[in-house]
Amino acid sequence: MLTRIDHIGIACFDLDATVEFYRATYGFEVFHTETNEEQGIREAMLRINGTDDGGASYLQLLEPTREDSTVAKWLARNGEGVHHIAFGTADVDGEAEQIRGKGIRVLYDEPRIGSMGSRITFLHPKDCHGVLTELVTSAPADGTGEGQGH
Ligand code: CMX
Ligand code: CO
Repeated sequence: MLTRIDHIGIACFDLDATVEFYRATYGFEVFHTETNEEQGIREAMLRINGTDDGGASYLQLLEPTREDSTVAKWLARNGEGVHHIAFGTADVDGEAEQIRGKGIRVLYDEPRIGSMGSRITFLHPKDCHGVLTELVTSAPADGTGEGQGH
């Protein structure tokens, strides 16, 4: 079951300037930053709220770290803006398998590591009415379930 919106991914040219925009305009503070070399991004997670299932919702601000990354390619074509949405689930493996069974392209054979030790996969935007869609299982803090680590 997909239980929440984990985050909205927003591509930007200048992470520091974009973080400052969200702070000055809305008062959102940076909860976490990291660089994910596999994905070719530097990111800032702005935590919006906690949720009933122990997870949270974030804005994920994304700046490319190399010219051949998917986000760099997307920015060159589209400019800044909403890049993807991410649904939270306790079982990213099971959800991905179910969705794959419906004929939708799941981009990874096995989920990969995303923000804050989460496990993530993506659905092809061309199979999702134009929306790049991510599935996320948060890293558990205590090994017992989803979302406790956030
Ligand atoms: N949203 C909607 N459509 C998109 C898209 C996006 N983010 N990215 C690409 N597309 C569309 C393009 O517009 C293009 O459409 P047309 O054929 O109609 O022109 C088509 O998909 C192919 O585009 P492309 O530029 O050739 O892009 P690629 O096929 O090389 O890559 C994708 C697309 C989805 C496979 C790639 O972006 C990907 O692997 N994404 C998953 C990983 C990722 O996004 N990582 C960064 C975020 C990490 C995180 O969230 O932690
Ligand atoms: Co994301």
